[in-house]
Amino acid sequence: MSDYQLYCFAQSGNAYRAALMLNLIGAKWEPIWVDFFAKGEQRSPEYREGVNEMGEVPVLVDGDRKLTQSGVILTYLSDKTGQFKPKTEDDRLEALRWIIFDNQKVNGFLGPFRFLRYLARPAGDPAVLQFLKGRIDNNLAILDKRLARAPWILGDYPSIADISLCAYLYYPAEEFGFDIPATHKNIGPWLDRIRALPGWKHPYDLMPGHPLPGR
Ligand SMILES: N[C@@H](CCC(=O)N[C@@H](CS)C(=O)NCC(=O)O)C(=O)O
Repeated sequence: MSDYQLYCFAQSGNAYRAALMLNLIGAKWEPIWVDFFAKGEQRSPEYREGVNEMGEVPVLVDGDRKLTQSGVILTYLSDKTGQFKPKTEDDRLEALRWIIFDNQKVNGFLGPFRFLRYLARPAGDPAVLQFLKGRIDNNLAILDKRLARAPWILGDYPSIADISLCAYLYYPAEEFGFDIPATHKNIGPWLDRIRALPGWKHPYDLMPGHPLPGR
């Protein structure tokens, strides 16, 4: 019997943040697969009414509690377990700062870019992809520079900020058309450090729905 259920699907880096956190804290959890691609299940009236009014994954179920937004889910799980929790008030605010920057500008652009380039049928407009790529390059450079000064976002220990920021960064380079770890000298080793944490799994091994039919 699992303690948590997570609405998710394998291709979602947003959901990966929550799935990875659950695995890293050693939680008993099970995925509830959302058929995003064939049915657009997350946009159905039933999903919006019964699961998440925002029409998104991830959604974490903990008994009677349902939480959405990966940043909220990460905060909740770290508060509840003490794991990957920022150690001081300054660190808590610093983690929140990076989680918001990540949601809006790092994986917030990478997710739509990969979706339009690799998953959408038909693929996105090249001008839109070009715009997004410019933003991605800029924001990954900011992350890379930050990681030059310490092994983790908060310095010498891993936290929910690291788990948030790696959301899309383990997906294969072919899906983006560029190799993020290979071209960012601090991001590559940081991803290796996260990969070495006990319980780490690749998104395609952690959440259901990979491979997509016909790919
Ligand atoms: N900021 C949200 C983003 C969630 C999000 O955008 N999820 C995508 C899947 S990767 C989604 O469900 N999109 C709904 C849709 O496009 O209809 C989070 O971090 O949880």
